[in-house]
Amino acid sequence: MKLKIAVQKSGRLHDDSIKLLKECGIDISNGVNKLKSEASNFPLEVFFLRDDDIPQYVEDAVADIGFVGENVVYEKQKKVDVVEKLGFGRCRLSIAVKRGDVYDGVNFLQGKRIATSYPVLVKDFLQQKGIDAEIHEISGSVEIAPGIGLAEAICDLVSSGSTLFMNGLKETETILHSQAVLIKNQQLAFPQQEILNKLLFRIQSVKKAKNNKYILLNAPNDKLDEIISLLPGMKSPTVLPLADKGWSSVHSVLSENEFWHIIEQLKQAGAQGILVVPIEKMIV
Ligand code: PRT
Ligand code: ZN
Repeated sequence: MKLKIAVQKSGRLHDDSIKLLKECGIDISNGVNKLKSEASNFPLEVFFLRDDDIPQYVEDAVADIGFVGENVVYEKQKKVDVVEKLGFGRCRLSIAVKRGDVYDGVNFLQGKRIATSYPVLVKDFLQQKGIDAEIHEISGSVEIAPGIGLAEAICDLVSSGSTLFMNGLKETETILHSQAVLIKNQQLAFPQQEILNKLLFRIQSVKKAKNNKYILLNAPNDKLDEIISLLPGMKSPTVLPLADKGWSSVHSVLSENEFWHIIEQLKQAGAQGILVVPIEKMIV
């Protein structure tokens, strides 16, 4: 019995999807022109598809699960469950107008034409804001629409903002923050659900490890209590005596969010020789 997963065949999500599976200890032979592949060491069959088709394949149970952007999941409105955020493929779906335009809020869009590949999400947004505008659905190169007189505004994905900038546009509203997610079929059978649980456990361990750092430092014994009180750790920090009497080595785990703040406090409290090491997997 195998779990069937759909991943993007080529494009922005492909490499990170395969990398995540690899970090989960799953090896996939990845032929460029292949439609299908099997993991050699996990009950997983991989289908390589266009990202836009993945929600439909998962709804139809051609694939049990898929890795795809939230933007695609919410635009396609297929009957699938979003199970886990994957932390890559981050972008935002934003409205943009010509840089020279005076944009004084969403009312600017009243009666205007908006070019987009995301008509469903844009319609929802306009409805929520009580704006009546015309949506022009186009499938690519949305950013050129204002320049050629097709629309006064666009709604497209943005990551660095350089595409908007190069086309003389400015971002004015963000309607969705997106990242890649794991979706699943809503009627997943038991054996597949069990394999999915194993995969999820691995994905969560990889994600936790990425969000945390292992830290080792030397502390004078008379400052140990203060230094330990600054460290959260998984249970409590490990403290080992150093050969140099009066000093100890302290080991702990810090999350990325609080990292710099705590490092500063540790230095002030007298910690020395602070080493920070990436964690490969974190099982808690
Ligand atoms: O062939 P297939 O249909 O599978 O691929 P695709 O061409 O439709 O999609 P692809 O590979 O471009 O993107 C796949 C997914 O990556 C998207 O659905 C998003 O979830 C995610 N993603 C993250 C992005 C971006 N960042 C992104 N910047 N998708 C597209 N872009 C484009 C955007 O449309 C615009 O043209 O990049 C340009 C803007 O980038 P910046 O950096 O200039 O702002
Ligand atoms: Zn696509």
